[in-house]
This record gives sequence, structure tokens and C-alpha cells, in this order.
Amino acid sequence: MSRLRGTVTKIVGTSSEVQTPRGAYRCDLRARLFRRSKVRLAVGDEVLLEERVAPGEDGTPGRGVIEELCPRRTVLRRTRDFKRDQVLCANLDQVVLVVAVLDPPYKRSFMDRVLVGVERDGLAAVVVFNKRDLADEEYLEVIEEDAGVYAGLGYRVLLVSAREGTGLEELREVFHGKVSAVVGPSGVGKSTLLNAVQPGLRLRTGEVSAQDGRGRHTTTAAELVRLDGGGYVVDTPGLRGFGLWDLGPEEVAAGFREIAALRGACRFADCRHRAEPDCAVRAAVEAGEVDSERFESYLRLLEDSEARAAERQAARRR
Ligand SMILES: Nc1nc2c(ncn2[C@@H]2O[C@H](COP(=O)(O)OP(=O)(O)O)[C@@H](O)[C@H]2O)c(=O)[nH]1
Ligand SMILES: [Mg+2]
Ligand SMILES: [Zn+2]
Repeated sequence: MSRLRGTVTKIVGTSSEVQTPRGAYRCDLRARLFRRSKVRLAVGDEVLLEERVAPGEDGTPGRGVIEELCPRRTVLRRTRDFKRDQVLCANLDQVVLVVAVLDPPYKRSFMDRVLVGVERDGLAAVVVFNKRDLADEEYLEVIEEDAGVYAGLGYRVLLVSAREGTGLEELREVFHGKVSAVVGPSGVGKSTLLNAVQPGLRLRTGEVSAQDGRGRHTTTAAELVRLDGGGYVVDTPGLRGFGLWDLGPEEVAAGFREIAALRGACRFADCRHRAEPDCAVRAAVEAGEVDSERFESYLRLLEDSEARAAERQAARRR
């Protein structure tokens, strides 16, 4: 019997929903497979399933059994205190970081923190500045300069307006055929943008939720939303999923592309680019080759990271 390849979009108890070229299937994970691999399925997993009942003409899902789990290209984990890491999403391709030019204005240090987490997880990042309509000519120049910094580092950068519908074609193209997570502060227009990309989606907008940074779905698992244009969006696992508050000092240095590129160029191999003599990174900042705001972000994240490491060490000694 032929096997169908599909993507796990939702998990409810021991049953999962799998999207295949022939339609959606409700599936049980074959017990043998589950015991052998000891792997827990996650949304985004690519699986091979055996069809039991074909999907209905009316769109009712078919039934199947998952026979095989394909190797994961990437995993997005959530680290939990006192518990094993949880895989929030498998095979995530990219993180789409959304910020607003105003209301609320973006903070570069926040953006850099997210980007460092994305680099650590080996994912691609796309930076979207939304609410372009709120910026006047003069302010637009500032934004374009900031956007240029990220574009210069090799990130894809979009300046869009969900309200005016500008840049949406390009955003659709970004999502096309990929598994994406949309992250960013509350109120920047993430839901509005997704609704604009896919009108049938009807995500609620405008609520300023204090929980947004953590995500609404902290207890239940994430879900993949299929886009008509091809591709999936993770119903946001929130920034927690990126373990951004748990970056080691080396991960911080490695997560800044322009700093990582200078590895080995400082006099000391373990240079942290603060006050050490003959530091190639600081020289590059002074020469204007490394953006000074990025460097400030680096120092800030490094400090955070070192403070956390010290805290952990103190806790271990206790
Ligand atoms: N002016 C302007 N407002 C926007 C734009 N996109 C979203 N908004 C507004 O920003 C608010 C927050 O949007 P929402 O999508 O809920 O943000 P989320 O928290 O990131 O999902 C809503 O009142 C939206 O109408 C835009 O491009 N321009
Ligand atoms: Mg929202
Ligand atoms: Zn250095």
C-alpha cells in the first residue's frame, strides 16, 4: 500500500491532524513507532501515513495511521524550568520578526535579541517594519537607515503597511512554501498583517494582551495554519519559544553576524570585545564598519547573559 507524505498541523491528545496533497487526515500514531522512537510528534513534523479512510468530498478529514516520522531539519524548543525541553515546532524555516515604526516604536535592542535567538536556532529571519503609514518623510529616512543596517547583514527586510496594503505582495512571497513563525511585540500588527495576507483567517486584532509576549498557548501545543498561497504559519508560540532569556555569552557573540565574522581577529582568542587591547570588533565599530547600535545591543545582551550565568552558578553552589 502506498504511503502519503504530509505535515502535522495540530496535535490533540494521541491524535494528530496531517495535511497531505490529498487533503487532511486525522491520524493515530502507530504504537510501535511511538515506543521505538520515543519521539513525541510536534507540529511541523513531516510524516508518512497509511490511509484508512479517504477524505470526504465535503472536506471532512480522512483517517490514517502515521507509520514513519521523517528526520527534522530544525526544531524550535521551549525550555522549561525543572522539565524537559518541549519541541514547539519541527521544521520551522524562518522567523518573521514584526515591529512597528510607531505605536509602539521599535527598539533595536529588542530586535537584536530576537535575531540572536534565531541565529542560535539556525533559522532564517525576515524583518518586517509595519505601520509605514504612520511615519512622515523625515522619520522614514531614519527607518530606512535602520532597515539598511539589517539588510546589510543579509537579512531580508520589508517596510509595509497593513492599513494601506503596501508591501503585502512581498510579504506573501516571504511566506510562500515555508513554515514561518511570526513574532514581535504586542500591538505591532502581526494579526492584522496575517489577516491581510490571508483574508479568510479572521484573527482577532486590536487587543492589547499583557500575555502576548508569552503567547496564549502556553498550555496547549502550537498549531500550524495553512496559507492558501502555500506555506504554514505557526500560531505564535510567543517569544518564550526562542529561549531568548537563556543565551550563553558565546551564543551572543555568535548571534551577531558581523561580530562572528571577526572571530579570530582580536588579540585574545576569548576576547569579549569590551576593554581588551587590540580588539578587532571595537576597531571595526570605530571605523564605522560595524554599526554602533548593534554593538551596544551586543554589550547589553552579553551583560544579561553573564549575569544569568553567574546567577545559575550561585544557585548550584547553594
Ligand atoms: N496605522 C496602522 N495601524 C495598524 C497597522 N497594522 C495594524 N494596525 C493597528 O494596530 C493595532 C494592533 O494590531 P494587531 O494586529 O492586533 O497587533 P498584534 O498584537 O501584533 O497582533 C490594531 O489597532 C490595528 O488596527 C498599520 O499598518 N498601520
Ligand atoms: Mg495578535
Ligand atoms: Zn575583541
